Amino acid sequence: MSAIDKEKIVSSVPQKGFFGHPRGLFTLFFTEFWERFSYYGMRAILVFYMYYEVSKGGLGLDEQTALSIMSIYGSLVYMSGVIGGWLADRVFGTSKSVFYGGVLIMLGHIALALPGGLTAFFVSMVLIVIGTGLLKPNVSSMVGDMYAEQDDRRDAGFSIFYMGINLGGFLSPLIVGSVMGYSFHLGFGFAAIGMFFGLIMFLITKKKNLGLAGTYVANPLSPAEKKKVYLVMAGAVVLLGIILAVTIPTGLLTIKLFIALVGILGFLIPTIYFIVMYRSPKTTEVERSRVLAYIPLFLASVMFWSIQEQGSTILANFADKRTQLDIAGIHLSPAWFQSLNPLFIILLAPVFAWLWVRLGKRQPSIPQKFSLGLLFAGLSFLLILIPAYLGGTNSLVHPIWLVLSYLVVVIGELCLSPVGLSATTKLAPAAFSAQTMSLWFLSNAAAQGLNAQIVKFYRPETEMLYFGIIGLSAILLGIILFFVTPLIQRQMKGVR
Ligand code: C3H
Repeated sequence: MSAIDKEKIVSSVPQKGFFGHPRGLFTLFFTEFWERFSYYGMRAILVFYMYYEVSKGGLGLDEQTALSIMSIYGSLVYMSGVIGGWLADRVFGTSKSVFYGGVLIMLGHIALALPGGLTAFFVSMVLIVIGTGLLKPNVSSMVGDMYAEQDDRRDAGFSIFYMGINLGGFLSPLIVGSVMGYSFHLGFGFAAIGMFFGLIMFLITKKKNLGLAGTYVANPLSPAEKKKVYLVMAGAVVLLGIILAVTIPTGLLTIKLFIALVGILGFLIPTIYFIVMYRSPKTTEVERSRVLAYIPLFLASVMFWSIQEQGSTILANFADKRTQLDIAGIHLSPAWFQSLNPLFIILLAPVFAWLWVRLGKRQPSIPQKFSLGLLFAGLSFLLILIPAYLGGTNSLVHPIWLVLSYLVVVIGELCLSPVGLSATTKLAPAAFSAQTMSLWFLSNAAAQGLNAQIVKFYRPETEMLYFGIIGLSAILLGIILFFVTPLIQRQMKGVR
């Protein structure tokens, strides 16, 4: 996209109308609110749906497998952003990708809402993985599209957008979690309705609010490329179909192997991405240097999300199995704990926004904020090992420990996540704008791919060691990142 195109797009978006931000932020805020409402509502009960006995409405899988599938599912959802970002940059543009993605997601939740057992679960997984890959990175990069390059409101815009994500993530576990005791399928039905509302909202308001944002294709395929690409794609789908048709019935492809393969892909795909972006003739010298600067930030982000995402697997299990759920005459649903992280985000995001503005030029640089993110993530795991240290792993612990752990990781999240989204749009080479956003989400995919392996080490006997090793690793990485900050900053070529 040339500079003039960028200017044309920005001027086509009404620049005021939503808390002093471009009016399109309203549309993107609520689209993402509903998408996250559906996704996190579904995830808040999915782990229980998988390991609860069939007599209790679950699928009756064993707990370790359920935890690994949760991580692998999360990893695939973020990994498919590669396809979504590519399709947006080269075929559809971001706006159409968001819409198509939303439709697939809704169908995925509908599949889960029907009592179809394991088959429906796998069908829904495929639909939601592809749908989220189309929607999630593209709705985020549309946020960046609405601001001029030097517009100071960009970071704040991403913080507001992040609030939308977390408002959805806060409300849905409460609603969906409350009906899970009655019927899991009803809970999944609420998720489908949420995505339906998001689609309607997007369709009704996009023309008026988003102008040209999302309507262009950043780096369209030439007719010759189109032919080649479609042929390769069709070949790949057929090949994949044949491989699955042979390996599943013969027992060659086990869940264990599949989980390992996704874990490997989680690191392989970003590596290829970095190489392609770095070597592309469409990437300028300055952009190349910024791609290099992005690598350590990416690695830090993997470590951070590895801990944060365990909030919905290991800590969800901790809420279910290790926590007193009857407090002051009230019975707590374990799914409700999933709302704590977003609740703290909503409460603390304005404090952080204020803090960064207040600190002005004295605020930590992007890599320093990332290192703070790691520090707090590590501390949140050290904190949750304390109850086992004090009382062993055979008794139930007071919910306050979980509350505190979720609070501390959120402080880290606010240092790293909205900053990461915004930094991605600043460091992205122009020809790879939506794809660089997919790269950001790949850090989460790699983290959850890694988690699918490490969650296997979590058992009551290993609890302290488990939280201790992971927590300390994050803190150590945070310290290293802090010391290499000047080096990274130099490579960023003026991006702050
Ligand atoms: O979803 C995103 O884009 C980024 N993630 C977030 O904003 C998280 N704060 C969501 S919290 C969580 C993953 C879901 C809550 O329903 C729970 C973590 C324990």
